[in-house]
Amino acid sequence: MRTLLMSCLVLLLAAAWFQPASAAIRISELMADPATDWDHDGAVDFKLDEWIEVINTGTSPVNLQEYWVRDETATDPRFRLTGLVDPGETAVFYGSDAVAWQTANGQSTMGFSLNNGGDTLYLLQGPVGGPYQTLQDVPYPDHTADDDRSYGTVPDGDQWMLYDGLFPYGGTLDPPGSGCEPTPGEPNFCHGLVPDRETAFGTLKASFM
Ligand SMILES: [Ca+2]
Ligand SMILES: [Ca+2]
Ligand SMILES: [Ca+2]
Repeated sequence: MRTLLMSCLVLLLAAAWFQPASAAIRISELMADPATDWDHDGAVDFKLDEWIEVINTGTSPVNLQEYWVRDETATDPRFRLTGLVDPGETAVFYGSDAVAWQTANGQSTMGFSLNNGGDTLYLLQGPVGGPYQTLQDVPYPDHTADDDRSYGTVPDGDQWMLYDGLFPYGGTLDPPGSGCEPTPGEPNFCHGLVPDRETAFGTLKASFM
């Protein structure tokens, strides 16, 4: 009996230890319609200045080499993520990174190809050549993809909101304007405020509007 209990305990510990880190990496923000030189190459470009951001929501560093992204119209990944991201930290990748990767891998240089009329960004995981497992899909509506508006998760939360501080949205579609600015490469925040995990989305929106 004791041996059986010990075996179960060992199995449980092993399961916890080997739990895939995949769930820890999440898409946190995206910029589909850039109007600023976000990648700092000296020019504004509709393709090269698009960007995507991921965050490590887990408790250990994650190597991004098995993570990929694609948009709705692509069947194969458009970009392989790279680098090590620490717990609570983000990594941002620009359209120019995607084009460089596509050039190096003999693919057509379409960048992320995030449609300005709405699209879906997929986060995938798998070895080179696949198969790829879809970890997350982020459909974003048309009005979130206009001139330097980004679409991102609420600060320290899972719901999605519009970061329209650079090009305010006054319409009635969901998500509404927030007045918050995009935060490429940083955990999402608004006006310096990073609410704690318990803050309700309604309270959060009220405090920013
Ligand atoms: Ca675009
Ligand atoms: Ca640029
Ligand atoms: Ca961010």
